[in-house]
Amino acid sequence: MTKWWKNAVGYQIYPRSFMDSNDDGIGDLKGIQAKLTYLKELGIDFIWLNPIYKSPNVDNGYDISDYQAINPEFGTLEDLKDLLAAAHELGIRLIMDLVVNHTSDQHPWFIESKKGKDNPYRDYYLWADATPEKMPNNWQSFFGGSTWTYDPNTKQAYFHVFAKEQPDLNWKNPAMRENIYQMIRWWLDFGIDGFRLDAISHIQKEPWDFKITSNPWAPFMNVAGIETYMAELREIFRSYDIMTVGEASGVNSKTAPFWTDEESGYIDMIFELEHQVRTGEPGSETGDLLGFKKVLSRWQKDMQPLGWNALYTDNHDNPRSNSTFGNETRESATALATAYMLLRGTPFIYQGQELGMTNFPFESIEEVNATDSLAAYHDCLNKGIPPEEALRLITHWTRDHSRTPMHWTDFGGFSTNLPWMKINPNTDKINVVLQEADPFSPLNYYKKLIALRKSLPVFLNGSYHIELAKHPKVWAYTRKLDLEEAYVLTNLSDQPQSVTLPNRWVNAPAMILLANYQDSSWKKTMTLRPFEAVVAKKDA
Ligand code: TEU
Ligand code: CA
Repeated sequence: MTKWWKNAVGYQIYPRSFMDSNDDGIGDLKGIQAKLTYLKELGIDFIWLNPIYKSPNVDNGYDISDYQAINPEFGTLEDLKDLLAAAHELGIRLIMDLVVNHTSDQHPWFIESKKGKDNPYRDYYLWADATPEKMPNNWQSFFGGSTWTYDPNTKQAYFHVFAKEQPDLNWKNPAMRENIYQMIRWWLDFGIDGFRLDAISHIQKEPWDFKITSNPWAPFMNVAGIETYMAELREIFRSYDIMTVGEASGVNSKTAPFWTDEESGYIDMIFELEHQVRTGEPGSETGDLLGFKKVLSRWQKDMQPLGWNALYTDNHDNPRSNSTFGNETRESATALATAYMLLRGTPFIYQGQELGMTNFPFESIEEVNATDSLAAYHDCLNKGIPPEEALRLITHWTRDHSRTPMHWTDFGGFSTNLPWMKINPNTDKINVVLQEADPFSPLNYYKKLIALRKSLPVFLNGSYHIELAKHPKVWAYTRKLDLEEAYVLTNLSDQPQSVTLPNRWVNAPAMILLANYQDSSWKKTMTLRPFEAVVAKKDA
């Protein structure tokens, strides 16, 4: 039997920026509940919620101080129960972020751990002898600076791959693991439908004397020995009817099928992180479309038939794809959607992507929120870069672009109060109200695309073949299942592109199923208009 999540479309909600129900400028659980019918109409089958747990918010909820409590800004456990029930009522499932590589430094385990070398929680984290001048090694954290922070009380340093307020848990400690496993079971018994496993490939580390050669992240990226922990997690996951998707950088397209094999894999699917290929100088990079196509094609090929992909273009860690890969038009928004949503795997849509939301025009450092961007800004200033230039450099590709509030109406409609982050001024042109009324809007195109994807088995189980592989601007592919064949043709550039369609696409009559221009044709040779997308099927 096909697992439910294979034919499902997911929607990622960044709760802080989705919908505010109590006018404090911060999105919340009741706000999400109020918008469930919007998601239902879009055709969504499950929601992934970014962290809503109790947190000091150094990394917007990815620094958890209590795994089993809700951050009061978002509501209560009761609110979550209500949301879950209301979602299930509509046939929408809900998965939560599972952040177990690290906790907050305010988590009771870490507060204990810090107290002394003989504290029972000492080994819940990673400590090593150090001096204020000399850390145990020279490894660098993802958010900049050393992976170590010195603690004068015990003359040791603790390890963190992200911010210093996010100490890494020690997965070698069985008592720690048991506590984490109990917490996971508690949530699954609560009734949620699965997890997105945050930064899961970092839970195992190399010995502290490991020497970095080229890849600075090698000491904590999919390091051997992680299999033991993943297998323990699999045991838990397999005893529930849930879905799991791992953010697993460093697990490459060759090993990912093993991680996601339906019979023996650790998790159901993987978010690869390779396709966000950039081109250009820092401060003015754009997305590299050829790189995007190449990476995703390789994953499609390597993951069939055993593995399963999680498909996405946007998320809370990247700028808006309609700005980095597109030209901020409805055509680019819909062409990108067509290109990735008909691939083999489970597609995710990040809030606002279905409207073609764009990057935010940052004008001041006050508007910047992301921890890593702020650290990078101060780094620039320390290097003597003038503030204006520093702002340009760090906001060009900041995660904050995707974290501005959702555009419900022409003035935002997210909150009646000042929102925690500024609303993009183009909400007057890009918003739900306008797009619901416009049959040719990205929103209405997404609805058709989702319905199409679910209507034909070829999009679920069909194999993937790339066509016109060398074309630098056009991504074309075939999905094939027995006698059924579907063709996806997208011009991912803002210039017209001439193409000669492969013979197999034109030998038999074809029928156009969906297009983002109103008068698309299907001929052996044709010129695709800027960001034109056409989906067709063999008419047999
Ligand atoms: O991001 C993790 C993340 O980006 C790294 O694990 C990634 O593997 C690395 O940069 C390699 O390129 C997640 C969340 O999505 C992010 O919002 C959090 O800030 C982070 O984890 C910490 O929890
Ligand atoms: Ca609120």
